[in-house]
Formats: sequence, structure tokens, C-alpha cells
Amino acid sequence: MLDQLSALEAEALAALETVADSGALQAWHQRYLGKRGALTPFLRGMGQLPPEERPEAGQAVNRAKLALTEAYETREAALQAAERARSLSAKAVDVSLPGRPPSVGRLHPSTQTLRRVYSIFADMGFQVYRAPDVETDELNFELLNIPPHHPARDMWDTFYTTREGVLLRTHTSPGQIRAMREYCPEPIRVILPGLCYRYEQVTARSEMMFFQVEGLAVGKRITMTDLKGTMAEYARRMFGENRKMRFRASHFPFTEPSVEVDMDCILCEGKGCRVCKYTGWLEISGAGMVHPVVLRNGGYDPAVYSGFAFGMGVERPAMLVHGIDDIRYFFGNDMRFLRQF
Ligand code: 2NM
Repeated sequence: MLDQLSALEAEALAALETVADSGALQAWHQRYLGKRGALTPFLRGMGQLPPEERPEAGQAVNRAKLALTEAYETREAALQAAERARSLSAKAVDVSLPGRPPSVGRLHPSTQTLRRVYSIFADMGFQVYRAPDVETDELNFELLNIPPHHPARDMWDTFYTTREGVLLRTHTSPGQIRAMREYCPEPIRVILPGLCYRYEQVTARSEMMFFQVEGLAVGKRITMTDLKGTMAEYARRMFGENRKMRFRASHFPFTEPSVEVDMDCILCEGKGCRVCKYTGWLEISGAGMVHPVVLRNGGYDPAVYSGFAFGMGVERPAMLVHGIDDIRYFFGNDMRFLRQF
């Protein structure tokens, strides 16, 4: 019996050598180690042996079973490794190829310009004040010294809503009233950025929706020289050193006196070109000293307090700096445009 056992073991090990894939390996396992495999009769045959031979025979069978099981596991691991190696070389991955670049977003050019403006005015002590886009007629016009039916209203073509007295703000000035009422009687320095809306013909030079930044300083001895210094510092930081500026008399209902702020044309250095319409000057802002009526509406006594205010577009300076010739690109959502900034 022991001879038969070792003959079977040798046969099984030799057969295992020829097994080349996992299917053949399973067949081998069934044939030698399975329930009805070649080893089972030896285990079953124990009972027929004389009792004194049983321990030795039992140990021999167990040893043979262990040896075959170990050989099976070794072969199984070797086959798996070979299959993995085959699949790796067949479906090769070239790890030296460059990866797929993740698509990275960017800030809208108006946002980039706005952030430069915030930074410049922050250095002069102005904080950003946020106010709603949907406003009342009272805040957008009346408290800014623009009464109903006054001809000054023709300066703003307004989007009215279906609710009486509610409109889309035509400028960020209603936020100035909100800021004054929130902080009075403290002195304030705020800028108000945000979208404004005007019911206008859309052209290369005017959109129905645009960004504006207004500024406001209110205190006890604020004068027009403070306004001029603030505008000059802004122009230098935004458009470069050695910028020249000038004030021209103008009119706004909420300021008195009112001015237009010009700087020398950054494209022709003041010599005259198509962009500055051969004047050598570019208009960068409207401004003035806050009208006493507006100061009072904001909660300040105009006999004690004074202030300056200014308002300017955001897309226009961005167009100048980047040489963009049509304002409609800003809200056209065309990636070919937006990707350039
Ligand atoms: C401008 C030009 C001039 C302005 C005035 C005020 C307020 F509320 F303080 F009176 N806010 N904004 C102002 C003054 C705005 O935009 C062209």
C-alpha cells in the first residue's frame, strides 16, 4: 500500500508539472485531492489494515496529502503570477506618457478687474459694502435727490418690475444711502461694487448689464482735494505711474459740485488717437461732493459733515487695459474670449 501511495504521489507531482492554466489546475485538484480523487481510497482503506499497521499508514497518507496540497498551492501562485505578467505585457501602460491635464477654471475678466480695484481702495482705507440689485424707487432715485417726474430721471433708462416702486438698480448709489444709514454718525469710507441695469440699446459700447464701482467718504473735514488725491492715486495704481488727471465741471443730481474725472490717454500718452477721439484724454469716473440733501437722507447733518463720492464702470477700464473693442464679449459666455484672461 505504501508503494502504491508513493507511486500515486510521484504521478500526481509529475502531472502537476504539465498543468499550464487555471482550468487544468482545477481538473488536477479534482483528480487527486477531490472528494472522489485518487487519494480518497487510501484514506477509506485504513479500516481494512491490521491495527498495528494503521498508525504508520495513516501518517503516510496524511504526509502525501499535505505534500500534494502544498505543491498545488505553489503551482496556483506561479500560474497567477504568470497570468498577471502576461496581461501586463499585453495591455501595456506607458507610465512615461504625460497625464491628462485637469481643466482649470479662471476668474472672469470683470472679477479680476474688480479685485484690483478693491485692493487699491483697501490700501486707502475703503471697505467693500454690499447692497441688493433689486431696489426701491425711493433708494435708487428719491433719496438721491432725484424726485419722481424730474427731468434728471432721463439720465437712467430703468427696468421696472411688475411690483409698484420696485426696480433693478441703475447704479450702485442706493447702497450709499444704506451704508450711510448703517454707519452714521461715524465717518465712513466705502466702495460699492456690483451689477447695474439699464434698459438701453445694446451696442459695442453699452450693455444692459454692467459692473460699477462707486466710492463714498463722509467725515467732518472732507474736501474736494481729498477726492482729487484719491482719484489720482487710483489712476496711478490702476494704469501706471505718471498718470496725469484733470477735473471737468459736470452735473449729477446727488453731488454738488460735480465733475468728470479724466486721465491722459494710456494708448497714445496724450498725443491723440482713435480711442481718446483725438482729445488725449480718457474719462475714468464721475464724481463730486455729496449733495447736502443726500447727506441728510443718509443721516448726517450737512452743517457738520461733508463727503465726496465717485462712480465708475469696470468693463471700460478692462477694455482699455486689454485692448477689447466690444463690451458684449463680457457677458457673451464665449470660452474663446474668457480663456484669454
Ligand atoms: C457717480 C458720479 C458722481 C455718487 C454719489 C453718491 C452718493 F450717494 F453718495 F450721493 N453715490 N454715487 C456718484 C457721484 C456716482 O457715478 C457716475
